[in-house]
Formats: sequence, structure tokens, C-alpha cells
Amino acid sequence: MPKQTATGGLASAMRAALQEAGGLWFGWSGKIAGETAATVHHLYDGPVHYATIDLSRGDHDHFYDGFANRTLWPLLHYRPDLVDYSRGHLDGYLRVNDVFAERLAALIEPDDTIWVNDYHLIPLASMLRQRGVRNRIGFFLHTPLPAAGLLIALPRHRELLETLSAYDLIGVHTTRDLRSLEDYFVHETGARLRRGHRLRASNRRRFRAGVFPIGIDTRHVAEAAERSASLEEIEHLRASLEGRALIIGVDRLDYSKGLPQRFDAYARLLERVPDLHRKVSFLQIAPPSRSTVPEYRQIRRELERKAGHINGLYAAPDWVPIRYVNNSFPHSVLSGYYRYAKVGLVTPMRDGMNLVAKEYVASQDPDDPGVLVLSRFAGAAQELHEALLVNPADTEEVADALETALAMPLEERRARWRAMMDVLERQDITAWRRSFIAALKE
Ligand code: GDG
Repeated sequence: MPKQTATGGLASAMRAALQEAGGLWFGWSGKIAGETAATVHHLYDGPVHYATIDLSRGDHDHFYDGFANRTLWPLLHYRPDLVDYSRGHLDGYLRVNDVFAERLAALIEPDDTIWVNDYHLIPLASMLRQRGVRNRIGFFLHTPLPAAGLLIALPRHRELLETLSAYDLIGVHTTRDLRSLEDYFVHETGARLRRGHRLRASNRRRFRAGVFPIGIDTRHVAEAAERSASLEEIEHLRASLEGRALIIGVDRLDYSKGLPQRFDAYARLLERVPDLHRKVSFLQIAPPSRSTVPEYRQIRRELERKAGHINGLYAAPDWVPIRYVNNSFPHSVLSGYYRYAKVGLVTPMRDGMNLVAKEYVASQDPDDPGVLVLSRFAGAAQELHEALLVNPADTEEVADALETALAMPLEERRARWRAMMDVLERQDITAWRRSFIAALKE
């Protein structure tokens, strides 16, 4: 159920969109049962009708942990070295998509517009079409899409990726992702590319692709951040810092988020600038995710080691340089933490968009805003030009940016913040949903 997946960017975004427009949410219930999709669970929450199905243990392991999270996720994040090639995973992935299509087809009304989200469901439209569904169907990919030369490392890539042509519209976050998609279709499948990002697949089906950078509920986040000053959690944090400047990072614990490199850059900053000792504190919030996947357990151990090492080197009886927290927090508290932090440190190695970067900006005090240090490889960097943009793998560059951010004069902070906030106000979650749906219905 979406309510349980509070830390996912996708879930936060879709909940906001559905609450406003109303509609049917269809997907996995988050529960394991003896048999996949034995029943469809229905739940009504205001304008939203949730219809969900359970998965069997075996299907879940192949579909979700297996193909989605151990094959597609690393490949889509430019990590072919981590791709799991087990053949059973793809079969499980196709089987689960087929069951989804079967159950969903029974719920679709003739006038419905169908919006499929993310890499778990790539073949869903083609399976719906096989069942005679002729509605408009759109697909949005929340991750990056790497170049064709990398996509072909996917087992049976054409069998899977060419099914995307069964959608009427495919949305991605950035022009780079769009180029990858068009390139793949043209060079690997023989599709024709027409003006306006229209494509004709080798089976003659026509579809369109486009760039739709996802936004946040900017006004809501800004209001929550403003109210947060009175929360006791924020008061406790403030008291514990004793006037030190706070640097904050908030990420799902995932190897794509560049956390070990970020810890190294912070350590490098402390090594280079002894003046900052006792004057700065780095809070990294990293709720664990996908902990059944070995790479995720490994990165957790690595970060514990690094955090311990940094504190071992620099800590004093009254100063902890890095506070590394594996819990998740309510959004109201998070936005208060963002607002209190002088620097938002968002340095994924690859990220489709990265909503934390946007939430950090939206949470700032307009009179005294903090500075965003942002990876060039996050989709958000294509919109937030006034952040301090860095290569997350370049320890020195990130350390430089942190130093610059901590010393930035008020006037410059205000100017950068205003420019970024203009983008976030214009391109918020509602604008994103409306522009995608409008293009899909066109
Ligand atoms: C995928 C793509 C793309 C984090 N910690 C807590 C918490 N969060 C919330 C954040 C934010 C969301 O989770 C994370 O979104 P991101 O965009 O940063 O990252 P992914 O989860 O990887 O999202 C990404 C996104 O989809 C949307 O298209 O931007 O590139 O990978 O909203 O605030 N929420 C709560 N407690 C926490 O401790 N409540």
C-alpha cells in the first residue's frame, strides 16, 4: 500500500497527484501470500480507490528483489558490474507483469487514462494490449536511462525494452534520458524517429516520448518547514548543535546515492580546514531500503565503518563531527531539519531526479537560506543551475564546494535560492502531473 512506502520518492509524488485528481491506484499490496493475486484488495481513501494484490514469496523474490532491484536498478544507474544475470528473475518479472495485466484489465473502464509508473512495469502496456485494452496508456520512468551502449548489457534487452512501444507516451526526467531512449529505439530496434519525438517502432506502432521533470508540492513543503521551528525535535537538534553549522544529507540507503564518497569528501574537508573543527556538524539520515539485497547490506556496513573512522579521527568530548542515523522521520520533522541546515549535501552518483534536493530548497527561510551542493548526475541538476554543482566522485571538488557553501555571503545565498525557488514554484508536482496527462491525452 502506498501509505507504507513513505520513504520512496515515487510514492510521495504519486500520492500527492492522486489526491488531487482522484483515480484508481493499482499495484502490489506490499504483502506476501501463499499465491500471487488470489484476491484483489479494495480500499477507498477520499477520491482514491486502491486496488492491490499480494505476491507469492517466489514471485516477489524474482520480480521485486530479483529482476527489478538486482538487474534493472543497477543497470539503469550505470552499474553493469552489479547486474545479476539469473534467468529465473526475468521470467518471474514477466510472469508478475502478466498477472498485473490480467487483474487490471478487469478494472479498466473504456474512458480511463492509464499511467504506469517505473521500471517494475515496463511490459505492462503490451500485456494489456494483448488483452484488447485500447485506452491511452502512458509510462513514466523515475530512474535515469543510460545510453544504448549500456542498455544492451541487459539480458534479452530487446524482448523487454521494445515492449515500451505499446505505450502512447513515455516520459523521462531529462533530455539526456530522452536521447538514450530515442537512440536505443533507432539503433537497436530499427525504429524511425520523426519530428516532435514521435517514433515508429519496427512493428509500425507509433508512440511519443518526452521530458517531464518531476516536481514536489512546493508550497506545502515550504509551509511545513516554516511551521516546523516550533517542533520539539527541531529544538533538540538546535540545542545539541550549540551554534555549529549543520550540513544535512537525507537519502534512502542505496549505492546510487554516493554516500561513501560523500563521507570521504566531508573527511577531506575536516582534514584540509582545521578551522572548521568544532564549528560544523554533518547529519546524514539514511533509512535502510531493500535490505534483503546483499549490495544494500554491504553498503550499510561500509558506511558504519566510515562514520566510525571519521569520528574516531576528529571527535572531541563535546563534538561529534558526523551523526549518522539509520531511522526515517516524518516529513514535517525532515523539512524542519532542512530549514535549520546551512548546507544541503545531495551527491548521488546517478539519480533520475532527486526530490530531496528540491525539498531542501523549498524548506529554506527566504531571509536566510542555506546552500545546496548538488551532484551533476542528479536529474535535478538540469533545473537547479544555481546550486553548487559537483562531481560526486571528485572528493576535492565536493570538499571545495562545502567550504564555499559554509562561507557564502547572505546576498549570494538569497540570489541563488530565489532563482531555484522560482523553478520549483513553476514546475511543481501539479504542473508535472498535468503536463504529462495533457500530453498523454493529446
Ligand atoms: C526515485 C528516483 C526520483 C527520505 N527519507 C525520509 C523520507 N524521504 C523521502 C524524501 C523524498 C523521498 O523520500 C526520496 O526521493 P528521491 O527522489 O530523493 O529518491 P528515490 O526514493 O530514489 O526516488 C529519484 C524519484 O523516484 C521521483 O521520480 O527523484 O531519482 O530514484 O521525498 O523526503 N520521507 C520520510 N522520512 C524519511 O526519513 N517521511
